[in-house]
Amino acid sequence: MASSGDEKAVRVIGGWASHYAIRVYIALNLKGVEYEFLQEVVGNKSELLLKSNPVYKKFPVLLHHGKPIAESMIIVQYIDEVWASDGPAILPANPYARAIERFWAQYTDDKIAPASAVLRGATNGDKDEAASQVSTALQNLEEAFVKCSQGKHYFGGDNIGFLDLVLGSHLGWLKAVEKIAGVKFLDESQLPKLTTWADRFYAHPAVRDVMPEADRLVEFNAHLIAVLKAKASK
Ligand SMILES: N[C@@H](CCC(=O)N[C@@H](CS)C(=O)NCC(=O)O)C(=O)O
Repeated sequence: MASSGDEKAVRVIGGWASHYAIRVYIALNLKGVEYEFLQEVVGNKSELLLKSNPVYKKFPVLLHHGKPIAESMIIVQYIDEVWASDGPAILPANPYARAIERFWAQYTDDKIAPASAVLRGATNGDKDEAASQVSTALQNLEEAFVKCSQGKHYFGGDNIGFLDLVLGSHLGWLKAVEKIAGVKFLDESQLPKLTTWADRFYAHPAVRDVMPEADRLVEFNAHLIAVLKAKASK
């Protein structure tokens, strides 16, 4: 186990279904850091969350010896820096390679998260446009995979890296959205590299216990939408 100090040293305010939080759990697992998981309740933000992330009031928030760090990509980079000598590096050492992974990671969150929210009915928008945005993004990421992985198993090379975490954390919801919206994104014939990568990512020991099943997410999505509707009608 990594030298994380006492057991309460690391806590994560998150949600089991949150793709933003999932990348944090995987990063901690990769580094072998034990953490306490604090589950947020849909529609009822905890005092601890509001106090820890007063600007955005969103999770995940990492509490390290009580000090809060917000925004999932910043948290993952923090974990990589603090536990630099525990497990493989998450970000590449080469500045250019780091910049490229950060570029595609931002692209992934910008293009996939809002469009899949439209497709699962959590936000309003044109569903055809959203589906085409996700497909284009995945096609671009298929090409990025070839360049970043250089023939190896992950975007990060031999090990799960930054872009693997960011894109990989969307996989559960992408599969759920396929079921909800009746679309197919992870198509082997269109995305041979990404679909192989996705299976490998899912099976990784740092991932498999924290990545929710698509069916569970479909159920959760119905609950989420009911809560959103109830709030809007108040
Ligand atoms: N950019 C943020 C996004 C975090 C985010 O949107 N979290 C969602 C849960 S998946 C949330 O807290 N939603 C509650 C809200 O929007 O009020 C990150 O990467 O951490």
